[in-house]
Amino acid sequence: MNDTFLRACRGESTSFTPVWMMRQAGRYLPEYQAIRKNLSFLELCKNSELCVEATLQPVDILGVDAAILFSDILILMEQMGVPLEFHENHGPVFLHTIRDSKAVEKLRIPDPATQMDFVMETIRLLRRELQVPLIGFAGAPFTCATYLIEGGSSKIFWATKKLIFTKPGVYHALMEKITEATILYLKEQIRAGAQAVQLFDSWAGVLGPVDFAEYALPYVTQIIAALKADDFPEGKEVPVIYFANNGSTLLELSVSSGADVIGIDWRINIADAIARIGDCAIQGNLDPFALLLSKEKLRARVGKLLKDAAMAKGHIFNLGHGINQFTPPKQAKIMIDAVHELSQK
Ligand code: 1CP
Repeated sequence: MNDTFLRACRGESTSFTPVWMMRQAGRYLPEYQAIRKNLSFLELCKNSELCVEATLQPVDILGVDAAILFSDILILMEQMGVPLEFHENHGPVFLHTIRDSKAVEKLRIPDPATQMDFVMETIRLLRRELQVPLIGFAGAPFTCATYLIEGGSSKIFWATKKLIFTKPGVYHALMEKITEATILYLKEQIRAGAQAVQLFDSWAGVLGPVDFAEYALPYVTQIIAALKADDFPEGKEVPVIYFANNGSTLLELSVSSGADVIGIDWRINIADAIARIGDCAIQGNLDPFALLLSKEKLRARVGKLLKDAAMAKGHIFNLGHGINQFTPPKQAKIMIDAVHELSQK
């Protein structure tokens, strides 16, 4: 068992720097496209055997040091009772928006053990196969809320900010419900066998620090505290990674969430981030588009990043956001091999 990833999350010494990639299972891999050819994305997310296959692909093909459950942050929102569609080349669409108290009241808190057993079954099956740790995940409440309020993706988050600033009571009621559902969901993932969990706050960076502290962070903190209050099924604490995309102005606040690992995007030098996060481990932060560099330049970048991260309490090498769907897989392999070679102690 290669447990280097978990050791780095806990700030323990490792013989090399572990590496995985956000969105490592997905469209840039022809093997993923072959699975997806025969069914829709949502059908795939509910088919445990195929989710296992998609999760294993980057582990087998690229040699990453952690697997991340194949699913999507929006599945939980769908199970809360809002019909979801994925339109080809357009992204997710929620058929109702959640913008008033009536809509919030209608949202259900799913029992993940029964209603989302397809996710738990994927986790159980994966744990029998994997030789690297398995990461479970959920969207952070603010990011989940934006999708429900906007009815899908957004560029300026008009409806979300309008709700925050004109009907804060409705906004907070929505956040409380998402938080409660997320706590149950992540606890169940851990019970099923997830060995670390990541909270994806993809849109946190659209909030300034004062609003982040009031409207997003308290719910992340609440989730982490609830996870830490439980006994852990395998006797070892399950590390929590918090990734706030575009969050370099939010680093100190992010640390106060209680996360074990702070994920950073590529917009900040990792050495500067390490100086600011104190006792946490760090995850990141190569620009996903730097994967297009020539082999020589890419290896040099990786070497520089590893050096810049030398003072970290623990470093998990990753991209600064998800791998782009048009990236040639062989470029990802160059990066992963370079991390392993150049970080050997
Ligand atoms: O095959 C397809 O057409 C679907 C493409 C796809 C895939 C492969 C989507 C649609 N989601 C996923 C998988 C996924 N999503 C994973 C799997 C595990 C892995 O990382 O390998 C994870 C962790 C996610 C998380 C996710 N979904 C996030 C957070 C991370 C991030 O990228 O910021 C977000 C925001 C989503 C929403 C989502 N899912 C898919 C789309 C197109 C979107 C919308 C993104 C947007 O609003 O711009």
